[in-house]
Amino acid sequence: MTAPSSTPVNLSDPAVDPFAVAQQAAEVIAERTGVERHDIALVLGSGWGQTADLVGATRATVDQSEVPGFAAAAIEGHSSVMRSVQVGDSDRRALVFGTRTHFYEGRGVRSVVHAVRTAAAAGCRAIVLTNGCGSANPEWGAGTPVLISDHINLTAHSPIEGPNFVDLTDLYSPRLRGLAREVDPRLREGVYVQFRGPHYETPAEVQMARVMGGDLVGMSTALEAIAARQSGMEVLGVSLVTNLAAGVGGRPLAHEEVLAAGRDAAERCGRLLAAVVTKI
Ligand code: 8IG
Repeated sequence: MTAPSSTPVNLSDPAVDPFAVAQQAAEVIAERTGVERHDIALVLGSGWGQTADLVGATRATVDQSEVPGFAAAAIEGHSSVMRSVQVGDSDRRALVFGTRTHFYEGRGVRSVVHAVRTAAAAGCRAIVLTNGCGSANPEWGAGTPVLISDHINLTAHSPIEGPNFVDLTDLYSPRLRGLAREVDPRLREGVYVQFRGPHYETPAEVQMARVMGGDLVGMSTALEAIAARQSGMEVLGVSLVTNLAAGVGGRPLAHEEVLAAGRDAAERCGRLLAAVVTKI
């Protein structure tokens, strides 16, 4: 049966239980993809769009606008489709989100982490969160993939509601990072700092991030990682540096160089993700 487009759910309504909506979303995904459970989830950030094809064959696509709790993509050119991808030639399935809701969109934290909670409800035990970001470290230029070892959440928000004091030690799974480094031993590890955005940082804010112990600056991932931990999933975070953060390079970035670095890195990033997903 083809259900009509779901009635929009207002996740921000305090009377709405976001986990119940995630459960409904998972049921729609199971129905549309024909598989009862997915095993691993991937969220593809800027620069990571093409990588899903290297993970395996897409067996089904589901328009996010037809899944409870999801809104259409806010950013022009971002795909608002989720895919069910066969992992290599195994019988495991990856649930791949081609876009994410950012905190700066103002739809509330529940919307930001809805894909993560849906993935957990769909059966995923691990999630790979990818992003494009700025680098506060001058030695990590555009095109460098970096494993997230930890984060600093500067949004002043949490996806967790009520007195649930979730432990975030080892939030970014040492086991999964180890698997990624087996695939690519040159991989660097760094601390990701989530700013609210949508403006980029001032040079002073980038310096602050460095002094705090940060290496990468961006506008996503930390809130999603916290929600993933709350739901009991193992988390792997991988950033692709697409630019040196404000004030780090000493000269304005040539947009062409950034694009070229991104293209060069796409291949390496795709192979990395595909190999890691196979090992998880
Ligand atoms: I792509 O330099 C990308 N996303 N906050 N700063 C922040 N987010 C980003 C940046 C950056 N580059």
